[in-house]
Amino acid sequence: MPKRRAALLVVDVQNDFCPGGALAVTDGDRVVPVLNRYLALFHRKGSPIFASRDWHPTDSAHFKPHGGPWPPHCVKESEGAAFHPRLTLPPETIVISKGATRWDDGYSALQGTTENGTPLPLLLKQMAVDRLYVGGLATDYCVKASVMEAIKLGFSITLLTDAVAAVNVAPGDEERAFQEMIAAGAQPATFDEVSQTLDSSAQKVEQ
Ligand code: VGL
Ligand code: ZN
Repeated sequence: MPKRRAALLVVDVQNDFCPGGALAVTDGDRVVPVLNRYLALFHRKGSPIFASRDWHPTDSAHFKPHGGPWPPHCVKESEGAAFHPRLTLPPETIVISKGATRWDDGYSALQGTTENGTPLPLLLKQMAVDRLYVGGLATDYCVKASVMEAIKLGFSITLLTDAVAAVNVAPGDEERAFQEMIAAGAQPATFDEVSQTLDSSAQKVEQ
C-alpha cells in the first residue's frame, strides 16, 4: 500500500483579505504568526505544503461592478493578491491559484490549479495525501468551501481553529461555518494538538 500522508493547506492569506486590503477580514493578519508555526512544523516533518490564492481577472463576474457580491479584490499579479509579507512560506510550497477565469468564483482551493495547470485534487492523489490540515482566510467562505469539497472528495480534514478568521457578513457566520464543517466530519484542532499528533505518527512509522 502506498504511504498515506498529511499536508498543510494555507488558504488565501493575501493582502486584500488583511487589514488595509480591499476585502479585509477583521484582524485577518492575526492568523499569520500561528500559520508560521504550522508552516515550520510541516516543513520540519517534510510534509507537503500548499498555499492557495484568490487570483481573479479584473472583469471577474464575482466583483460588484460585473454583477457579483464582492468589491474587486485579489486581482492577479496585483499587490493585493500577494501573500501577506510576514507569511513565511518555505521554498517547497506549492502555490494553488483559483478563481482565475471570468466566470469562476474560486471559493474552494480544490477548484484551483498549480502554475502549470494541474488541478489540486489530482496532485493530492498523486502525492498520496489523504489528510489536509486547513487554516487561513476566510473561515466562512474559502476555508469552508475548501473543507466541504475536500470532504466530498474523500479527504480527511483537520480544521486549524487557531489559524482561521471570518468575514462575518452576518453576525454568527463564523460559528455557523464551524458547525457546518464539523458536522460534515472536519476535526477541529489547535497547534499543540497537531504538533503532538504529527510527532507520535512519526514515531509509529519508525517503530
Ligand atoms: C474569499 C470572498 C471572496 C475568501 C474570496 O478567500 O474567503 N471570500 N473571495
Ligand atoms: Zn474572491
